[in-house]
Amino acid sequence: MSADSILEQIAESVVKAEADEKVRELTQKAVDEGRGAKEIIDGGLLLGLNRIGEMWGRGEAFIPEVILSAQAMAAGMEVIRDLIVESGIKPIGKVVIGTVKGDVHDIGKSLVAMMLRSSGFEVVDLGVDVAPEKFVEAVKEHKPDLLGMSALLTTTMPGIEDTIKAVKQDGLHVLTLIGGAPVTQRYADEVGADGYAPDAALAVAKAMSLMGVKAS
Ligand code: B1M
Repeated sequence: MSADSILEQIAESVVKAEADEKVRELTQKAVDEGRGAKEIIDGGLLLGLNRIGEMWGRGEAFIPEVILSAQAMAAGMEVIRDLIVESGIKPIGKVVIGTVKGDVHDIGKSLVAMMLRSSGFEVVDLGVDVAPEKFVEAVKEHKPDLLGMSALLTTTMPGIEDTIKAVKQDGLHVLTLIGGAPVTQRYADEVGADGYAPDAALAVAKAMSLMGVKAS
């Protein structure tokens, strides 16, 4: 089997969200064939995740499938974690993310977190119902490049503005990325967020552009 076909197999395995074991096995095979971490990620794992993301965008795949694909990709990433350290590829950046105070909607935020992780970001997920002071504490503790906030209710959206104010009041410098069903670019502009994304795939693209990284 040629090396290129193994990368294609990895991509397809991620798209089909085959058992994590299968993705691990194929990724290990690519490593054994001498392929580098970046090549395996770009030509196999990330390619597969991008494909399912595009299918989702076209309505040809559903959220549970995207989640399973992201998990399959994460299994492959585990295999090459050591390679990444050896080859000196640094995480693109660190993100602290959470759903704002009073809001327990978890699915969209977790999908964004998972896609960011799969795309090479280090992610600290604070969960749901996160008060502004908890976000501030986490920024102090983890020193992220990006602070991600999700809100699904019109009544909890002000939690985004409160958090941005609290972060600024503390003199902390962190880029902010926001999203969630009722959130819009206009709202992001009003509250002074650095970025807004309407879905998880675009959240990754926005996070990358905020970090000055070109999406592959
Ligand atoms: Co609730 N709920 N819910 N709910 N719920 C909505 C949001 C609602 C639109 C339903 C409706 O009335 N049609 C409505 C909000 C109305 C409004 O304010 N505009 C609503 C309501 C009213 C409520 C309650 C108040 C109901 C009640 O108790 N009377 C209550 C509130 C609880 C609370 O939070 N305090 C409530 C509770 C719940 C459940 C617990 C039952 C459950 C959540 C379970 C869970 O998350 N573990 C739930 C659910 C499932 C929904 C719906 C049906 C689905 C939400 C979802 O997961 N979507 C939702 C109706 C709907 O959206 N169709 C609804 C799938 C998910 C992948 O999409 O979360 O939009 P989404 O995330 C997207 C983007 O928004 C974006 O990317 C994601 C992936 O593409 N995105 C980001 C999200 N975060 C981002 C962050 C980013 C960037 C992009 O950067 C950091």
